[in-house]
Parts: sequence; C-alpha cells; structure tokens
Amino acid sequence: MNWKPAIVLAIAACAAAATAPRSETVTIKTVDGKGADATVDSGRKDEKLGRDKSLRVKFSTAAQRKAYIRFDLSLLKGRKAKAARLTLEIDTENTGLIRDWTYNVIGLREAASYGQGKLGEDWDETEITYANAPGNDPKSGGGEVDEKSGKYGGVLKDYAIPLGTFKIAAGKRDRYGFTSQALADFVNADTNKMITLVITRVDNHTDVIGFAGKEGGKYQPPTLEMTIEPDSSKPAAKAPPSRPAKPPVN
Ligand SMILES: [Ca+2]
Ligand SMILES: [Ca+2]
Repeated sequence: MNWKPAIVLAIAACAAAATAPRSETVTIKTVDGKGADATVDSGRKDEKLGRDKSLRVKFSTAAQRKAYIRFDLSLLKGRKAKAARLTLEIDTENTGLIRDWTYNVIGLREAASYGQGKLGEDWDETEITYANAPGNDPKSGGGEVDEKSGKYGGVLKDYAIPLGTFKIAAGKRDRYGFTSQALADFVNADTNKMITLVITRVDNHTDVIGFAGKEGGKYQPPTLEMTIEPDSSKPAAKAPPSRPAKPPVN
C-alpha cells in the first residue's frame, strides 16, 4: 500500500489552510462615524425630519417619502469589498400595514455639485429636506426603475446608480437584507469615504411603513456588511537574508 503520497497531500492541505488569507467582514451602521439617515417628504418639502426615529418610504399618487442613508466608509481603510449587504429593519409595529412591497436601492452618484440649493454628499441629517436632498427627483416618488424609459425610481437620472430591489413580506415585521454585485461595485467605486443610498418604493399605495433609523433605539439601524478581499498583494513573510559571516577577528 502506497500511503506516502496521501500523507504528503494531507500535510500540504493543512499548510495551505494555515497560511491562506482569511476574508474578513466589516460592518458599518448609520450610527458609526459620519453616518446619517433621514426621511424626506414631498408633503413637507422644507421640513427637516432627520432626527425622527423612523425612515418612512412611500410612493403614491399624492405624496412621496424617500429614505436617505449614508455610511461612513472610512472604516474600510481603503480595502475592497468582495460582497456587500444592506440590512433594514421595519419598525412599524402595526403589522397589518405591512404588505408584499418591493423597494428600490439607488446609489447616489458622486458629484462636485448636485445643483443650486442642493446639499452635497456630506448632507447633514438636521438639514436635509425634500427640497434640498442631493439627487432627489421631485417629479417622481419611486416606481419601477426602467433606464431605457428614463425612470430612475425617484432619483434624478444624472445622479442615480440603480443597485437593485428587495421585497418585504406582508405582516412580517422583520429585518430585510439586500445584496447585489452592483452594491459591492458601488462601494468599491467610492472616492471620498462615504456613500449615500436612497430607498424608494416600487409599489404605488396610500399606506406607508417605516424602517428603523439610527435614532430608533429599539431596532437595528441601517447596516452595511462587507466581505473584504484578503490582501494577496502582501508577500508571505520571509526569513531575513542571511548575512555573510564576519571575518574572524585575530
Ligand atoms: Ca436619523
Ligand atoms: Ca462617495
């Protein structure tokens, strides 16, 4: 019986497992660093709602509400995300209001300016309103994204990077996760250590529910979890080169 190759392979596998770089998860919430979250409301165009507990999102014929969420990416320390996941927790306790709805997740494109009277990507949660929110399309409250038809789910075309949608289930007050390659790409394309996501609703309905903001306390604030690529650019540690022996001293 030739057992040697099997043992050699097993040892090699152990050695590889011991030295393979492990991927790491970085979790950033809106409570961290320069994070922020706020509702903007078409019915209260100039009202500052960023300190409300809840992020209410509504798309209807008469009134629109959108959630602006910013994450401070300085915690990533310049590393790249292999995968990214956004989690939002519903804070509406009347579960009868929760329906089978779909929501858009739209990235706010970086821009030197979002136009006259508009805040920048560093928007302050105590200043942001429907009127001054960067990239907000006042003519659209949400709806389906259809780039061919120029529909960007409530964000102006020039500033919208549609990242995908997530669904919630009727009657379930829960945490809902959203992940897409586009979200990871959006994180990796960032140049100023902050990203803003705009959440709008696809379904047109007069009812509204909320997601917990960072002031909510009882529920989890918006959370971004990223799997970080192991750093393969760093060579494995090597023994220092041996120095030539000193000449013997006489
Ligand atoms: Ca807030
Ligand atoms: Ca950015």
